[in-house]
Amino acid sequence: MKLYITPGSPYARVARIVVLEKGLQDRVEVIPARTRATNSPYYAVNPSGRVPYLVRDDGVGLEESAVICAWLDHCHGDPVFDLPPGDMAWEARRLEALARSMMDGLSVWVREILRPEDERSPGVIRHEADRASRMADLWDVEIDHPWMRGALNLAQITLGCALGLKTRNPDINWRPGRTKLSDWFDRIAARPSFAATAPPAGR
Ligand SMILES: N[C@@H](CCC(=O)N[C@@H](CS)C(=O)NCC(=O)O)C(=O)O
Repeated sequence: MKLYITPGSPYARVARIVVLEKGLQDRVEVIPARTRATNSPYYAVNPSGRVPYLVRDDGVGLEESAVICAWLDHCHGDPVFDLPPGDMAWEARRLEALARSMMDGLSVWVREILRPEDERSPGVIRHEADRASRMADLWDVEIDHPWMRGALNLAQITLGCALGLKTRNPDINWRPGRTKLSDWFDRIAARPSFAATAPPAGR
């Protein structure tokens, strides 16, 4: 299989972490793609131009990190990232959606500061900074949920990759005053799969 990524994409990082956690390194070739560039050769592989994108062994391509992760989880060995049974499944979905919501907002902020300075929107940046602050407050409470403290799952991976976007944009300052979230992040960031996929620093 071929997994197209960019080193800075948090969505692609979630898929890369699942590759490592599932021990699929020998079956998945990770290929850097050129995104957001006119006439990139990558558009011939994936017309949407987005990453992550998984081309399966049968040649079929998959978009969306959640779909790709589910495929990777099921393509080899017992699945380990399926939803838990009973009511906890709704908690797992709720927390994964909350983590993705934070990732979506932080990604918009990172994208904005990667534009040339005279093309950045102060309004968008302010909006995303405010959203990130509210979400970090919420996560500093939710992080005590049993689903965030047990065996590794997609809510944890998604939140870890969202918070890790601080490396890309130093203005993302979710740590001060959020001790529990900081301690949680330090533990997950130390996992080999997280360390091996850390995004490049800076603007
Ligand atoms: N919902 C998608 C989001 C993917 C996404 O937004 N990827 C960004 C990189 S972080 C991208 O490929 N951007 C390139 C573009 O929009 O042309 C997922 O979960 O996979």
